[in-house]
Amino acid sequence: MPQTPVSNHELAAVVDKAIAETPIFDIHTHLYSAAFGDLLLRGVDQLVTYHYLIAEVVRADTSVTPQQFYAMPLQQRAEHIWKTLFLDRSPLSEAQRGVLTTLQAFGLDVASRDLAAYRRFFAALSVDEHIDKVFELSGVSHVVMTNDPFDDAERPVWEAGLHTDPRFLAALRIDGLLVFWEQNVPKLRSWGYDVAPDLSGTTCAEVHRFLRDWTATMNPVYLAVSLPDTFRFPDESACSKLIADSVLPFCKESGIPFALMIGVKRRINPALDLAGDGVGKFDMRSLEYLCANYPDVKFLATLLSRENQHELCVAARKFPNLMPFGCWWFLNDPMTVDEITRMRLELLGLTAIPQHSDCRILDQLIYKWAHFRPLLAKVLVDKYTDTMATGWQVTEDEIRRDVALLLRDNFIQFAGIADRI
Ligand code: HDL
Ligand code: ZN
Repeated sequence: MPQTPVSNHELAAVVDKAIAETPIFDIHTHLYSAAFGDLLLRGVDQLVTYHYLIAEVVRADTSVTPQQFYAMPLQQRAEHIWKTLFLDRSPLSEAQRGVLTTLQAFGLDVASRDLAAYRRFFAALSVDEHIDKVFELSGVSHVVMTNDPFDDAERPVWEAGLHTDPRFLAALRIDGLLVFWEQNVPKLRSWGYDVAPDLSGTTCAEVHRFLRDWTATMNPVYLAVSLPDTFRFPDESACSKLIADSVLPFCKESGIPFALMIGVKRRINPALDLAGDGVGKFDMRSLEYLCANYPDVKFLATLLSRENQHELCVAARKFPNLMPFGCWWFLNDPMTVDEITRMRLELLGLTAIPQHSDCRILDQLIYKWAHFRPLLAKVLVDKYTDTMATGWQVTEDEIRRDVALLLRDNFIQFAGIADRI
């Protein structure tokens, strides 16, 4: 029975419903399944001390230096942020609002401003209850983790085969190879890989073997690296040579995508630690070179600079093996999410991955997606309205199909993992 076309009057409600009912595939987070123990951050004190809020609190109260802040125990840090950013001034920033959206979703009394009561609520949740509740409230079906073989806390969990939760998929993060090569050579050698700092001898073949070994252990849906705005390819750096001689041959051989996250200026304020990173505009020629010269490799890409977004869309029009994703980090704010999502739909139609959460704390899964859904809905209603103005008609099933492409199917198809979920 053919469906009746959606009217302009019905459109917004149909789009909202399709977005609300589509289980989201969150392709980049820093979350961990319960098997990883304390690596999984959860609860209100972690929420309130998210590094985005640390950057904001050191601005708001300069009487407490970053050093003094970091010397505080977790609860005292949370109380300092709660007072400074929520009580002494209204919480209007995206990261501040996110804390409140999350508390509201759990049914807590946000108007009470009662941090102690919020703590009691979260303290009563077991880790498994907490994970189940957050997946339920967030509407997310799967998250992709950020998994680092060089992390001494994480590696033993993999080696013991303890991770089994199918909702948490792995991504093999290789900053330890590409960004911190020299300092990690001794570790690689201690694990039996015959590598040298100058990449001589069997180094590149051994790094290829390392990638094969950790792929066998983690079964990652992609390889990922976060690269600075100054990243250039090809050049004489160890990073470029490892990409050319180990990573790309491995990705071609395995069919596993390579996710490039480019544009960070690491620790422009070292005193802020994780909160101290900045942003810089990347020279797109290197990404265009990679896509053009390695047509058999699938590249996921997210760029940190707002100024790179239009170039990324144009490049994606030229290279089917380039999949833009997400409004990353400093771009995950309503203004830039609207601008970038609209730009992608207008230049790429329904062939990009509009968002990822980048969550570091389990509970953030709720607010990162609760904030994105209405932004996506607004852009989609505008675009369907423009198309329908030509006389083109669209059904509810077609809208659901389109929304599923954006929120899950584009990634599942690009990564070739339909058989795994
Ligand atoms: O490199 C990355 O994956 C970034 O997302 C960083 O982890 C950054 O600190 C972050 O959390 N951004 O949201
Ligand atoms: Zn991240």
